[in-house]
Formats: sequence, structure tokens, C-alpha cells
Amino acid sequence: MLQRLSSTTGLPDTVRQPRFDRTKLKPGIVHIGIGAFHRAHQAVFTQHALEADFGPWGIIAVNLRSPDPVEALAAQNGLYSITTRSETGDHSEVIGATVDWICAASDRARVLSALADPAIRVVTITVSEKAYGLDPATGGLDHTHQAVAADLGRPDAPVGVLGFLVEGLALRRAAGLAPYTVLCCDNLPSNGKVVRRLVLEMARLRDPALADWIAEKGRFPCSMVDRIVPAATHTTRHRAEKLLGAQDALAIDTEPFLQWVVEDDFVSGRPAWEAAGAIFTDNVEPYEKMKLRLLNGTHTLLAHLGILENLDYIRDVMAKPDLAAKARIHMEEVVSTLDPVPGIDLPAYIDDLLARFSNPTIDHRNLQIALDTTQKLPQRLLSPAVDMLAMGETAAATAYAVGVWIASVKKRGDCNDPRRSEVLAAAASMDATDPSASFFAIPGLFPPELAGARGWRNRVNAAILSF
Ligand code: CS2
Repeated sequence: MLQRLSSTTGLPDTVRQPRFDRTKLKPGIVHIGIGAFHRAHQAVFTQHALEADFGPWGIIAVNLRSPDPVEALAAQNGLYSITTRSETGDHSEVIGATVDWICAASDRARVLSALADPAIRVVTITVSEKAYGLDPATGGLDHTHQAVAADLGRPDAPVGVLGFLVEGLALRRAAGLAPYTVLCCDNLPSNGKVVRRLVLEMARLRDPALADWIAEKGRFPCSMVDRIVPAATHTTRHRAEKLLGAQDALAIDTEPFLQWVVEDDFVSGRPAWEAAGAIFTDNVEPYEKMKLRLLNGTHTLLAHLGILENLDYIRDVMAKPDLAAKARIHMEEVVSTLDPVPGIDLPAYIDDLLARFSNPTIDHRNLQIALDTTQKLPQRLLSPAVDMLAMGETAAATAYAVGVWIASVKKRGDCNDPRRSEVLAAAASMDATDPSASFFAIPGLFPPELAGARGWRNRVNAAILSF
């Protein structure tokens, strides 16, 4: 049996390795949520930034619940590989920017002491949309969210991302330290502003003076992140094993494309991520709107079309010309809701997205993208629909995409979603002539501008009835 990847593994020359001395790397970042996306995105940017401009920016990788990636990092001295895949071939790179690893569920104290450590200056986060406890109807804290409720009850024993952020900031304030910068890397619009509001709300409920201190001294830059990273499978690990000549339990496949647009507003410094290609700006909003509406909105459409057509992967959907055409139609409609994006040619961006979705070497499961659709609809499909109706447009493509979602839930008879029971109840009580009505009745899901737009709702119905 092959040995496990570790700092003593002799790797083939074809594998790109960290070009800095890992033994000299000190921690400066805590990252919360060490799923595949983080491993193929922020950790890669940090590795390349360290290569260009070495400094104390090693990552302490924290997972809130599952110990699996933490145990794997421990077994591999913090190393893992990414395989960048395209038609021109596979390229393997070992990432060594991670210097420590903690599972919060079993070692809360060590997470809190990392957050309270003056050496930590930035906390980056990828925990997915549903983990924040954001009430879509108010934009504020959802007190019924499990982790939010737990963290409000026991602020000194956090379990959720907000609880850890707030308790960590409280510890720093008590110690007379500066706060850390909180850098949200989840696909939420104005993600930094959203997290700032939620952190302040939670902090205010426990201590108004703490909230005032965070409001004054804390920084929550917005960021837009982009890279297609399918969940790893046995095939992914097998492929990595062949490239590395060693076993890598954390291996992931990803596409060549990589983008990070970050608001340059940090409390006390950051790695030279620009040396790795990150774009720093004082306004991320046009970039994130472009990405959420064109990439993610179309992804949601394609994923549910794929489910309806019994196709496994996004690339399978794109291989059907009639379905690929729907992706283009969707983007060409929604693009009219976007402001000009500095440095980006939108028609070329759309063409590039269609090519990225079609990458035949990327096995991105439709079911993975269909996960948590209720958490994704507002920013991906519903806000552009609201904008288009306000512009006097029919917003036909967004209505079609919402209809496709409803039809796919109905067909599957299941979904993996925090609002699963409500979604399945709506699917079970669909009216023959107004099939979307039970979905529009799910509290807080559709904004009033859409719930009251009869013409748009008729288009949703027509889409549902076409399947
Ligand atoms: C996808 C995203 O799973 C999903 O909902 O749309 O994860 C997408 O692959 C990334 O945002 C690409 O940057």
C-alpha cells in the first residue's frame, strides 16, 4: 500500500510543491470551514502569496462539526493536493499554507485561544449560506436558527460561526487587543456587510459595549470568490494518488479558473494575495452581483434542469445543445440587471462561463448544486427578477428558472435543504392550475414584489407545467 502524503513524502517533479520553507511559517489566519472550496481557493491564494512575499500568514484550519478533514490534515502534516483539470491535462499541486487544524466541536477551547491570539489578524470563513442564521425576510439574525439560539444562550461556549466570531472578539477586547478582520468568503451578496450586521446583533444582545467596540474597530470586508470545486469522490482520490505516488485523503479536483475580489479594508494587515492574482477594490458589489446572478443563478438553473433530465453532472447538461441554449438565454436576460464591472467584458464573461460549465473533465454533480436551493434563490434568481420587473421587463428567464426548480423538486419528491419539510409539503399540495401557489406561500421565501406579480407567477406556472 502507498504511503500517506506527508512532509517527508518524496514527490515527482511533475507535482508543484510549496515554494517556501514551511518550517518557518507562523500562523496569522484562522479559517473556519475547511471544505473543498476553501482548500482550492483561499488556501491556494495564500500559498501563492507566501511564495511571492513570505510572512506570518499560515492558516489555522478550523472545522465547526466534522472531525474528518481535521484528522486528515493531522495525518498529512497539513498537506493535501489539488488537481487542476482541463482538456489540456491534469496538474497537481501540494498546498502547504495550513499550519494547524482544530475541530471546534471537540476542541472549542483551542479555537477560542487561536481567535484570542494577537498573532491572528484575519479570520476567513466558508461555512455555506445556511450556517449564518440569516433571516431572509429581515436581513437580521434568525433567533430560531439552531446555532444562533445555542450561541445566544451560552455565549462563552459557542457552537456556530457567529458565536465563535463574537466570543473571539470579546476575548480580544478583554485582553486589550485589536479585533481581527472578518473576511466572509461565502456566496452571499454584500457578504461582509451581512456578517457584520449579524455579529453586531449577536454582540449587542450580550453586551452593548462589546457591540460598540466591534462597530468602531472591527472590519468586515466584502469579497467575491469564484472557483468550481466539485465534492471529492473516490475517483478524485484515486487520480491524486497516481499523480502523487502517495495517498491523499483530502485531494480535490478543480478547474483552472480562480478569482477573488476583495474589499481592501483590513484592521492590521493581510497577506499579499494580490501577488497571487486577487483583485483589491473599494467596491466589490458589481463583481459579486455579476457572479451570483450570471454564474450561480445559471448553475441553479442547470442543476435542476439536469435533475429533470436524469443527468448527473453540469457538463452533461451543457452537452445537450437545447439545454446549453437555456443557460445562454438566462444569462443574456439577467445581464441587463448589472452595472458595468471594472475590467470585465460581460459578453466575454458569459462565454467563459459557458465554457467553464462545459469543461468535460469536471464532474460537478447537479445534486451538489441543488443542495440548499431555498438559501440560494434570493441572491441568484429572485433579486434579479425583482430588478427586471422594476425595469418594466417580463423577467421571463428567472421565472423559468424558478419553475424548473419547483418541477425538479416535484419530480424528485425530495430535496436536501434546511427548509426541506416546507418545500416537500409545498410539492405535495400543488394546485393543478396554479402549481407554484403552495411554494409562494412558504413564509419569507419570495419577496412581496414577486408574490404580487401575477404575470411573473403565470410564467413560473407555465414552466412547471411544461415538464
Ligand atoms: C455552486 C457554487 O454549489 C453551488 O451552488 O453554484 O458552489 C459554485 O460552483 C461556486 O460559487 C463557483 O465559484
